[in-house]
Amino acid sequence: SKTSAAPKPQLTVKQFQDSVVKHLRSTLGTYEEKASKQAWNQAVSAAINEFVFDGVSRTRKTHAAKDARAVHYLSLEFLMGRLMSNNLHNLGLYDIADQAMAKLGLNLADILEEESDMALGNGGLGRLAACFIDSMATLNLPAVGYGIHYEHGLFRQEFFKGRQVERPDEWREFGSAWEICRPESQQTVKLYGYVETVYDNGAARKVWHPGRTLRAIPWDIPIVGYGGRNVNVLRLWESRADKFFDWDVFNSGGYVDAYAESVQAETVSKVLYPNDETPAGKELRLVQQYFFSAASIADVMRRYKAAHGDDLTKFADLNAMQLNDTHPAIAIPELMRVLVDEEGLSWDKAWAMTRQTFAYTNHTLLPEALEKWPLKLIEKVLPRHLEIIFEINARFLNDEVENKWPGNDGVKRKLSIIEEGSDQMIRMGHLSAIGSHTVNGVAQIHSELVKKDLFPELNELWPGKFVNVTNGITPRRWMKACNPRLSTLIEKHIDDDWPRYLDKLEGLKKFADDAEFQKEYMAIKHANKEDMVKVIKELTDIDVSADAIFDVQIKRLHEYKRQHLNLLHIMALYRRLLIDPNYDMHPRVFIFGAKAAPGYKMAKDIIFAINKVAEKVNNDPRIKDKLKVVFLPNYRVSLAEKLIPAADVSEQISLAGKEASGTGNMKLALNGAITLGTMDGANIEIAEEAGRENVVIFGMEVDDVVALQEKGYNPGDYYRGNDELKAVLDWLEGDFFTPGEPGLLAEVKRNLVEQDPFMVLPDFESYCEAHQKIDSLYRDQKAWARAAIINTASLAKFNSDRSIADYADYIWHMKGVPAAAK
Ligand code: 26Q
Repeated sequence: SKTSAAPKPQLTVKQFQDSVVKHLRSTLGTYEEKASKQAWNQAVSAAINEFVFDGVSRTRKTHAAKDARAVHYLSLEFLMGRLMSNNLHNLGLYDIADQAMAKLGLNLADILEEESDMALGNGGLGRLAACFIDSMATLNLPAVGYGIHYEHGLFRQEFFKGRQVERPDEWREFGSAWEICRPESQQTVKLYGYVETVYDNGAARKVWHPGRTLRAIPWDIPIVGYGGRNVNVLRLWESRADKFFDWDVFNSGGYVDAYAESVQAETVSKVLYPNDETPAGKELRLVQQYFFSAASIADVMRRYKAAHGDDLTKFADLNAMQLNDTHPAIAIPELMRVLVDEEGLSWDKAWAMTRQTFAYTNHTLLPEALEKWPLKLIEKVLPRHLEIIFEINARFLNDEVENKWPGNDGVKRKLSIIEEGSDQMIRMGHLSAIGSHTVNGVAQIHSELVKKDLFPELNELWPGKFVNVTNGITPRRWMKACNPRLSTLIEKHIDDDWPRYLDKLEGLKKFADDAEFQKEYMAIKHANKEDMVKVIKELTDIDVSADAIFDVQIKRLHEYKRQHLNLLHIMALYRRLLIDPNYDMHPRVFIFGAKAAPGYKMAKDIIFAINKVAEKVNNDPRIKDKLKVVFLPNYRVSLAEKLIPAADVSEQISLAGKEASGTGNMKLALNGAITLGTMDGANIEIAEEAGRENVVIFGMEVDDVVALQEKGYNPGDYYRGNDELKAVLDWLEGDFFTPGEPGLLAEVKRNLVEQDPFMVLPDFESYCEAHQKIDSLYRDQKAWARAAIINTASLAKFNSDRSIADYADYIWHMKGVPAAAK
């Protein structure tokens, strides 16, 4: 669909300046001489919001008037980061605001730094949702993001003596400029209690008598599309106590009890669970999932009924719902409950509508990450939903599965939503796949593995239901806003609407061998690195040189992502330098950013090990600054925006078959970092787009991993078979890196030598060789520049606009609806 190209400024510098000052005085109640940077930040936000809110209304009106089909993106996580710079760019106001602030004697960049990150997500899945809602607005799709208004987002990370310490995140301690509370659209959500069977005229009917009621209060965050034409909303639900319930307790003298009840109700949206890939299985998490799913469905239903009354025949034609992993899967039985119990539809009608409404995105194959809930817990929290799940399952097994595989109990056991055992479990992946019309993986290889390994029978039962939509990233945030220098260079050589039509970057390919362009491109990388040198100094007090290779691994800490493989190689380099101080290598700075789930012991041990090795290496005068190791604390979106433009090497070193896609790999490659990676996730597609010669691939491929597993993997063989590997692993055992305290790092070694669940050791040699290739390529600055430029020029596929266009075409079946102009 054709939309806005490069946005045109809608007002003058003077007008913006006056608006900021007006808001400083009348909205913030302060004045120029006295205002803090925080107050200026809020005044600028208020000035921007004059455009944003107008866009929300225009978009709403258009979509309502056209009765447009809408998509609802249900996600427990939206990792938004900061919004000001993004909103300015998307509205075409960035330069205006920059000049206006300069006239006021202020630096816009400093003011942007005052904004807290909205860290309402863990990592890849949450950031994907944020990129996607940017693209949905940019493509003018009628879309609402639905999630939870967590009071505390992902914890702030500090290091204490090298170990991760979690501190509360206070992103909206003093409010947030970008959200609007909409009490008029609140919903109630009911939980617990019991189900009664009522007979009218001999027909059985189920009546749920819930034991608890929550109020769901929506906060709307405007999502400005690029060009500023359409402005969608992200609707986040906050939980509150139910007023009526409180009043009863209050009247019966339970004043304090009423407050206790409200505290309990408010814990539901209190905090984001910091686990990724390893679900915690806690009751409160289930309540969170249901709370926001139910509120969102009620909201969609209310909007539908406002337009169409009680006739639900068009519901599924007008509403699509996308499940961001299984976390909101309980929305499937919830919609069934609403349609059957509340609206009185027949089961068959309701089921057809439900399946026509939902689609499900899978983000992981790791068995430990597949969500399951104890049947007993669902029974306690959502007794009616458990019955509905039973009914869905019974019909599925007895009709669809029985038809296809008559009398085959093995297949039924495997496909049942209920996992049998002493503790019966509800498999949310099964529920999601059965209740959706389409299931997608997030990169080609991953989608193939979803079919082949995760749901082979379902794929046979429903050919065509399982599809791929390769992930993407928004080029607005991940190039235009975060890398202004490179954006300016691009604009000098190609059209300025590349942030909307990223395939225009192809036009840079013809400059890949142009000496002048190469020089400019590399000068920009160097300038970005100089900025990063200062950030590193500020945050860690470590001195690094911008002339070194900046080798970057930024992502959640997980064994499958293999940060410890990176560590073993760093130790090997260090050892080579100690053995031979003249060991020939270009100076390197290894930069890490990673949070570990607070309960994930091995991940925390790996962080500690990296910090301890870093301390030793950085303070060892013998290696003459050839090697530095920097672990930046509190990795988050706003830090990624500084780091990515400064990266030379992008570490994407997961064990083949384990990283569903990765999206950091795309951000880094777009900004000219050379991928050092395995044939996993989207790395494969990046190599395909940029060309194998412009990435450095190493290690086993999926088939090799399977073969090694089948043959029987024994890490000891690799430990004993490589002297350097053995030496660095043994090094972890003594007190070399933890003086006076031997054994603190021994667990990392033991885990690798005895178990090594993600096959770090078999890939070590190949990884070391890959690093040698990086080193020699970097020494040939022309060859390096060429490869980096081709990476930037080749990444159009990974524009999240392309991902969303794929969802719109093949899954949601909908088109953009541009909002009326002003
Ligand atoms: C589930 C239940 C209870 C508590 C927590 C969770 C939970 C939370 C977050 C489980 C998983 C996650 C996050 C998963 C995630 O980020 N996956 C990543 O998704 C990206 C976007 O598709 C991919 O690029 C990555 O490969 C994938 O790891």
